[in-house]
Amino acid sequence: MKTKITELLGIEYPVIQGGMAWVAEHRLAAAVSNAGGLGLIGAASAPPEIVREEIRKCKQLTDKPFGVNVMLLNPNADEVADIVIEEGVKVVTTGAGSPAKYMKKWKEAGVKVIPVVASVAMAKMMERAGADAVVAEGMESGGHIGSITTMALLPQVVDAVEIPVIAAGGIGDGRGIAATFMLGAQAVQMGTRFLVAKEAIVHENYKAAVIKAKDIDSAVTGMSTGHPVRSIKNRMTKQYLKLEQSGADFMELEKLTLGSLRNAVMDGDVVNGTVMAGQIAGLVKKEQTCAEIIQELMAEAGALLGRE
Ligand code: TUI
Repeated sequence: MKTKITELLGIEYPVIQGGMAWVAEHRLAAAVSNAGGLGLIGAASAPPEIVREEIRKCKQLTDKPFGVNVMLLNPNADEVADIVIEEGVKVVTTGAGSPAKYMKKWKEAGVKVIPVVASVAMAKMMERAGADAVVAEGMESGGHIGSITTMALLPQVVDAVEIPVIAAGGIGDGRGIAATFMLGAQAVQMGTRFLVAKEAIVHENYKAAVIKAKDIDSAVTGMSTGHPVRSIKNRMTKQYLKLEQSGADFMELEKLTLGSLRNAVMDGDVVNGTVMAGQIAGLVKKEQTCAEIIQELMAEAGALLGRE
């Protein structure tokens, strides 16, 4: 399925895998790229040299384009920004802030830059700064989110910028893809569906929690800290929200979530850990390979859109 984004990135299908912290490592990224989408390595808060190793390992597993997501709250983001250039990464997406200060050097190095935005103002700013495309991410997403839904955000961003727009948040199957294309998207980015991919090195408890989750089983913590995060409701989110309502200070709240995503993804602590997932988790029913996921998505979306 050809779109402005498949042409821009040299990929077969308009499907990008989210750059999920702890989850999006080289095996998942390579599997998505080998299946014709764009795989991403999520640099998250990993030490820069680990990111370099991940990029090198990914290159050994695929000849296809793949990208790196640079999480801008990471204190090491400056170093990661240089590593993607040194390693010849073709595509960078960014999250949780503005990548404006890296734009010039990334563009000069020929890197395609695709910031994730959660507002029209940010999308316009990124276009002016030289972004090749933007991901418009609605608050249905898992992890760190903005405040507006995909349904409302996407068409407003599409109208506000000339560059292609990728939709994210609340997309779990081919119907979601078709719907976002109706709103003007040129591709989608999906995280939750790929959380349970066979190639995702995610603890079985985490995958089971996503598969078991229903529509209303996620909660948003951290509204009061300015860093709202969506995850599946558990003992941690209950405690967090209770503390937040009682006016607890930032440090007290931080203590609850320190290392908690790692504990959920790696050790399977789905009770006290942070099980980040989007609202679409209720639609995700089984573990499949990335190739199966992408083939199924494209068959469903293609039939609805009347194109291959
Ligand atoms: O970045 C994400 N999702 C993430 S990052 C992450 S790691 C983390 N863990 C705990 C707390 C905080 C982060 C987990 N999930 N998605 C992309 C995204 N970017 N969503 C929203 C935004 C965003 C928000 C504000 C982008 C730009 C922005 O601009 C504010 C500014 O700096 O002007």
